[in-house]
Amino acid sequence: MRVLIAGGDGYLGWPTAMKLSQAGYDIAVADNYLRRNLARDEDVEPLYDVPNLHDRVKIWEEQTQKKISFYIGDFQDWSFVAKLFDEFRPDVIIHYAEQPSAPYSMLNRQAADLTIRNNLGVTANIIFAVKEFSPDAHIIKIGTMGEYGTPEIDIEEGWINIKHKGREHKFMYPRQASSLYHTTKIMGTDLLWFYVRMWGLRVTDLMQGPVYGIFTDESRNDHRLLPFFSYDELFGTVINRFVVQAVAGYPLTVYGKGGQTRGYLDIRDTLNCVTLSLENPPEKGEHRIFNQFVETFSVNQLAEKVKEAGRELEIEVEIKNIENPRKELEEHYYNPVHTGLLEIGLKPHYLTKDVLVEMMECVTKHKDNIHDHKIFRGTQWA
Ligand code: USQ
Repeated sequence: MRVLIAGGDGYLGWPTAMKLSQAGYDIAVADNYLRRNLARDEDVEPLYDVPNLHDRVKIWEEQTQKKISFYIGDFQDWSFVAKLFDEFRPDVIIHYAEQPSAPYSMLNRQAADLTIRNNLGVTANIIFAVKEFSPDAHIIKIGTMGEYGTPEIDIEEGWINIKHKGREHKFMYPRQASSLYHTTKIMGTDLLWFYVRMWGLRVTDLMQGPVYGIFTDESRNDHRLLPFFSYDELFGTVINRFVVQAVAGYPLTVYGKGGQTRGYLDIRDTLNCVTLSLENPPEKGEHRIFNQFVETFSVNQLAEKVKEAGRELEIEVEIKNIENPRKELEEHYYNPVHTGLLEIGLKPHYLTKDVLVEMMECVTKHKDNIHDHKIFRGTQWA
């Protein structure tokens, strides 16, 4: 089976490529290095350097004798996409090729414009290419739990039956995001759903929570194969940030009251969820939605967990509630359903002390690369 990973250079894309290559799939990765370039432009490079795709695929081949093809180019460019699809004819497309940061999308007009154009343009071109070159292919798109926002009622797994004036209809669960990035993910879901209805696409849309972690099975023994690890305010997710802050002796940056609750997952579970989705495809004409997370935590709970893990390594961790640069609810109801992936076989990893300690040990090796000015810059969302 031929699997194309759009955004195959990213934090999740490259580890996914290695995992599926190891499992015997024929893999192509495609990327325009957007993440690398934005990080360089904003002076927020990740904790350690990672080789470019030319080198990554060479190292992978040395280690495993398995080949990963790669294409450097922009999915907004139709001629690039058409050539790639015509040559590779994917059976599955895993779509990570988006500007992934909520804070970046709220930085300024240019960042907002880039996020809208990139995220919608890329999704549209992938849909058009599937129609033209691989009409039976399965599109697996990484969406986000943030599409739903934080409503006062339970969050269902993608769909909800609504009774109104004695009649009933199944709709997509209402979506209302609290960043522009998350709003583009809603629009991406809408585009897919439209073309599922028009053209009978086969789609899995994964509503993923914030991911944490460094190691996956394929990178554990060769650090040159590790994914990016961002700890900065723009591209770092909260657990990864807190681990780096703890190691650096920087008080953990709990935004506002710290009651913001989200569904989190280990990077290894992201790979497992994507693999399970691939191995259990939906029908043609089906828009299948899974809520992709394992456990829910408030920011305060995360900070306490990191503090406790710090004790294991004799690191004194300070927690500091600072003024929230984001516009979000700091105390709210949160009860999302997440049974779909468990039903198709997900065996979750949990956020244990050992997991945090292992991350801290790895980060400690790169302690000299941590720069305080990257940790917090206070981008105001309102
Ligand atoms: N937070 C802090 N302190 C920090 C960083 C974050 O209190 O130093 C809080 C945020 O205010 C937020 C929560 O932690 O309430 C999560 O923030 P995050 O930066 O880890 O996650 P978010 O911005 O929502 O975005 C991340 C990924 C994005 C993915 C999303 C899933 O960057 O690609 O779609 O997680 S979700 O949050 O479920 O929408």
